[in-house]
Amino acid sequence: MNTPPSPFDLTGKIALVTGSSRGIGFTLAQGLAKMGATVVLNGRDPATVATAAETLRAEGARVATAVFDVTDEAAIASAVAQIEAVTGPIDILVNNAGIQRRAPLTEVEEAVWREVLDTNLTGAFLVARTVAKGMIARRAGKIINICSLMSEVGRETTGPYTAAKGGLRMLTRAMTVEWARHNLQANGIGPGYFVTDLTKPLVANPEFNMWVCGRTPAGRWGQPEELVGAVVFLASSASDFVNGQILYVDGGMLAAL
Ligand code: NAP
Ligand code: GCO
Repeated sequence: MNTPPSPFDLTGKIALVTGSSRGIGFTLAQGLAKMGATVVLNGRDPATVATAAETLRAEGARVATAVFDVTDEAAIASAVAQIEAVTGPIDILVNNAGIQRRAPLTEVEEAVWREVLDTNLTGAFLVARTVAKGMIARRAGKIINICSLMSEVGRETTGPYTAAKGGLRMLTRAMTVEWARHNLQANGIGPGYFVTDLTKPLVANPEFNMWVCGRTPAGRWGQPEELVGAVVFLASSASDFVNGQILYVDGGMLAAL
């Protein structure tokens, strides 16, 4: 029997991954590239983005770069226009850029609240609204919002982040109800606790490290590479009838009291 084409093949697709100069975003971009996509790396720091691009190119990946701040509406419009003019139409958007600022709610300054919400929620909206216009015109697109355990539950000192990630879960559904009719699939990935710069202080804290390992049924932290399967699935034709879903990759944490 002839081998049918893989539904997970991303050859010829162009994927913009925000916040992909390091951490989870870099690894997601690396995984999408390995499945054939041309990846567009993003971050605010040109040097870090350039280094990340060199690393992936050395692995044989097709890579473009777009340095912009996801909170800057004008920069987003300019960057997306440049990407689509030079590299081609964006088929896959991974809204990954995000920050964490930990403090008790009563001690959170308004500026910090706004910084977290602007980056983690409004940024995803601004980039998706810009990219979706072309996807709607082409009647095809994949939007993947990187949510969190905090899209479902809270943890002390993560108030702004939890509010933003909860909002991102519902923004994913708002995208679904308006854009699915245009053959856009909007979904989310909810990582558990993964070892990156964002969680470095937590990993270094023996008590927190013990708590994560005890609270996670798998008994350990996740590694960013363990998110690649989920992003490839949601970026590919294998998920063409999946919409508005958040796929949690958390070692079972949300399944357990
Ligand atoms: P990270 O290691 O700190 O990486 C964050 C990335 O986002 C960097 O590339 C950073 O580059 C970029 N970024 C930050 N602010 C930006 C902005 N305004 N515009 C454009 N790029 C920006 O964090 P991570 O752990 O990989 O987290 C990535 C995503 O996963 C976030 O949405 C986070 O909430 C989510 N997440 C992480 C975990 C975890 O355990 N690590 C779990 C659940 C969800 P520059 O700073 O150079 O711009
Ligand atoms: C924290 C962490 C979490 C993780 C992740 C969990 O302070 O508890 O930063 O928020 O980053 O979002 O899914």
